[in-house]
Amino acid sequence: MTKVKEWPFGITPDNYPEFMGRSSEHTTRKGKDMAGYFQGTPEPEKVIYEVYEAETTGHICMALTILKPGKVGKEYHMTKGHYHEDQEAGEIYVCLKGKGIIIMQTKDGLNGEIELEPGAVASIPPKWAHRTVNVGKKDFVMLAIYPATSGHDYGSIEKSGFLKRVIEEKGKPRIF
Ligand code: M6P
Ligand code: ZN
Repeated sequence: MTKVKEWPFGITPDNYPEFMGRSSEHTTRKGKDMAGYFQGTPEPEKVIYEVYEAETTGHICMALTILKPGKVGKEYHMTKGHYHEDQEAGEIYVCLKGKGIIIMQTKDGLNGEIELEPGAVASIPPKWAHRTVNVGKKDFVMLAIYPATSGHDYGSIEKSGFLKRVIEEKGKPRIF
């Protein structure tokens, strides 16, 4: 990742666009970028989520994810999800806006989930793959904090997916 000039700052649910403006990497994932991830087929040009990343503070990266509300069929919008290339690297998520669920799993078949609402913080241990799902009706905005050396390993999720999916049933999220 390209280094940006470090600067002291605070991030709140209101001022996060400032971080978007100063980040060094911006990724937009549209339906066409997520072929095979959902059970259904997303509309190719529909934006599912955006990620703004920066190595902000000596060897620590921050990423702001804005997950748009919506579903593909019954399945809520979600991130691709990944393991870390560095198997010792964990991650912290802080929810700024909206309603989400992180689903997690290990290669040994353990799985778990954490619900996120504004102010909630989640700890993702090393070796646990993580994916975020927007189960609300508005943008889900969260900040991720992780070692700059973590790396993203998408391979096994791309191939085999997650053990669990999050769908809407009778107007509510169901994990199955
Ligand atoms: C969080 C962090 C980032 C990640 C982003 C989107 O902000 O975990 O490292 O890139 O979510 O998730 P993914 O890379 O799985 O699409
Ligand atoms: Zn991660």
